[in-house]
Order: sequence, then C-alpha cells, then structure tokens
Amino acid sequence: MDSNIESEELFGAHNYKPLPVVLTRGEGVYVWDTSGNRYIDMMSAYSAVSHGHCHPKLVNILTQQASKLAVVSRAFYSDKLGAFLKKLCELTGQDRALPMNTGAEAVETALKAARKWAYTVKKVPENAAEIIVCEGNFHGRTIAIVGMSTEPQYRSGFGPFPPGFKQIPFGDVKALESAITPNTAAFLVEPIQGENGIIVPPEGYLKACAAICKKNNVLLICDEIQTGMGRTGKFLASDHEGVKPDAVLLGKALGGGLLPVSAFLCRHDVMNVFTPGDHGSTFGGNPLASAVALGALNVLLEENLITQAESSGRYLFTALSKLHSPLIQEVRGKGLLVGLSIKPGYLSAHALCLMLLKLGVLTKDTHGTVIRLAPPLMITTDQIDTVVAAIAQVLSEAEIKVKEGLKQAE
Ligand code: IF1
Repeated sequence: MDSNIESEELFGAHNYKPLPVVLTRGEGVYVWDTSGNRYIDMMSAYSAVSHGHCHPKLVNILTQQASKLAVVSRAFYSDKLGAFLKKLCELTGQDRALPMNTGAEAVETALKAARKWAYTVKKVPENAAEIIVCEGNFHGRTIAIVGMSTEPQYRSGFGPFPPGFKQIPFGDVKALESAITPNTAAFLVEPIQGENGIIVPPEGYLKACAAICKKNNVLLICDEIQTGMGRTGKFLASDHEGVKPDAVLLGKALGGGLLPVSAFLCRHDVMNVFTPGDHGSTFGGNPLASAVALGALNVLLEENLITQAESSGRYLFTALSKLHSPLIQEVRGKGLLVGLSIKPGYLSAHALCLMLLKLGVLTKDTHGTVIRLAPPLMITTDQIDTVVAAIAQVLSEAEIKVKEGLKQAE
C-alpha cells in the first residue's frame, strides 16, 4: 500500500473513503498523482477550486501577503479587510458583509443573525424563532446544521439537535407558504441543491419564494457557497432569476482555491443586530484571507470566468446530452455545475468514477447515483471533449459489463 494512503489510514479518521489516487501537484484544470499520471479535475474540490489549481496570480498574492502580515484578529483594524468587504457588497448588492472561514461558519452566522433579527426587529417571542429549510439540504456539518438535515447518515449518532427548524420539499412554493408562521425568521435555501445531486428547481421557484418571503416579512437567505462565485454562469445563482435575497452566503471558491474564506452578507437591519462581542472568529477576515479573497473576486472578473462558466457549461451540457447511453437517467445542472445521473441497476456512479480515474478524469459521485461534473471555470472545450470521450467510453464498457453480467445470470 502507498505510504501516503497507509499513513492516512493509520493516523487519520475514517470520515471519508477517498478514491485510490494520491495527488501531489495541481495546475489549472490538471492534477498529478505521485506516479506522474495527469488528471483533468472535474471536482475542483467541490467547487472550491473554480480558479484552477494554484492560480499564479493568487499564489503570488498569498505569498506576498503571508510575508508581510497574515493574522492579527479582529481586535484591530487591518489594511486589507475593508477593501474585501466593499468588493463583496458591490458584487452581491448586499449592504454589509461578515467574513468567516468555512461555509458552515458562515451558515451558523446566518442562523444566529436570522434568529436575533426575528427577536429584535420582527418581535418574534424569545426562543420561538423558526427557520425553514428544504429536504435534501446541505449546509455543512455542525450540530445545528446537521440538525436541519434530512440525510440520516449526516444526523445519526450526533443528537440531540437544537429546535426551531422546519423542513419542506425543495422546489415546492406552496409548501413554503404553508410552513410560514408569525414566528418564522427565515427561509434558508440552496438555489441549486449540490450535495443532493445537482437538483435544479423549477424555473421561477426562487422568484416566487422571494415574493412569499417579502409578503410575510421572512428573510430569504440563499446559500451560494457552492453555486456562487460564477459556478452556474452568473456571479450568484440567484442572479439567473433576478432575485436579490435578504442575505447571501459565500465560501469555497471565495478562497481562490488556496484558503478557507467564507462570508455572510445581508441588509443593514439584519447585520446591525450584531453588537460588539455578539459573534466572532479568530481567523475570520484576517489580512491574508482578505487579500487572497479580494484577488479571487478580481480574477473571476478579469479573466471572464463567469461568462466562461456559462459558455463552457452549455458546451458540456450539449455534449453530454448527445451521449445516447441506456445508463444515463438525466443530465442536469447550470453553468459548470453539472450532474450526470445514472440509472439504477447498472453500475453505480461510484464504479463509473473509478473507471474514469483510469482514463485520467477525476471526479466523485454524490449519493452513489450522480456523477458530479464541476471543473475549474477556465476549462477549455478541448478538455471538455476529452472528458466527454472518457465518459462515453466508460458508459459503453459498463453496458458491456452489465450485458455480460445478465448473460451470466441467465
Ligand atoms: C463534506 C457535500 C458538496 C455546501 C453548501 C455549505 C457547505 C457546503 C451548499 C459547508 C459544503 C462540501 C462539504 C464536504 C463535501 C462538500 C459537498 F457533498 F458535502 F455537500 F460540495 F456538495 N453550503 N460542501 O456544499 O461548507 O463548511 O464545508 O466549508 O462535508 O464532505 P464547509
């Protein structure tokens, strides 16, 4: 066994089951393993590496800033945070931004802000605030967040969970309307459900939800940690419907594929519920993270990565839709957040990912049924052609395996 794998197995937690590949180098859409094999990365670290691996401009910002000033805590001002916050507000249209590190921390910040806004502004009775989420949601791994989850494995063994959350079907506007009570603080939703299998809601869903939230004085909070930063072909996925939520969550690619950087952005009256000492984080908004994240936002715009995600996503979608394989259930997604769902009863999406690995394409399944295709946004059409050819090859090999299996079973 590879010594790297052995050490992870021996000294690590077994909270993941990685594919059998040991990566040692990344550049753009490519990663290399320790044997020198090159792969096209169709995962981009769950959309955290939208800028491509080790983007030279961002690495330069990182190294320059790291050798100057990295972490000072928010006990003091710095000469990097203000510009980062300003850029975030300009690009999202939100009034204020609170920087954190991981997506889950930004989500927890949103839950706290929504509850305190309900008590202090909406005048919901203390400790009675309700937050509505969708079945199939994924917002992170903290106790409160998995407490909102409907995925048994994410919850099992971690109870008891905090009260005050309601689940409704994703994509169902009427379910939202009937779940709202006078104590409802917020509706937290992913514009496209990533982990649940790249589930795109019906056209107009978010717009209708925004209208219902406005009518009921309920905060619409969009979790754009995976769908934001240009991934779906607009800066935010909510931009596709012209919806401006009351609050937005960003993470993953905000760190430029180099650092964990996240942010909670919202209206003045929501952010102003936080008074000094209410909330915080050792690393949140540190000068190093602020410099890299501001660079990540600028590179996204300077290199037209958002329009590339739109055009390359359309190219990928069209190429996949031309694959006439009996194994394909559906091709779905938006921009460069694409899911290839595989019919049950054949080979699992996980087995197909292992076959793709051998052909130099790196990706992972979600829930064993959907092959996730979310590459760095600068992927070229030639590279997409290579990926689609590999997918076509493994699908036809899988078909033969299944036919052989059926023959043997007869
Ligand atoms: C894992 C999933 C993706 C997210 C959304 C918040 C967070 C995530 C919409 C929390 C994180 C990551 C977590 C990672 C795998 C990955 C994932 F499959 F788990 F759900 F991307 F689809 N909101 N998603 O997608 O952000 O705290 O991780 O920075 O936990 O295995 P985080």
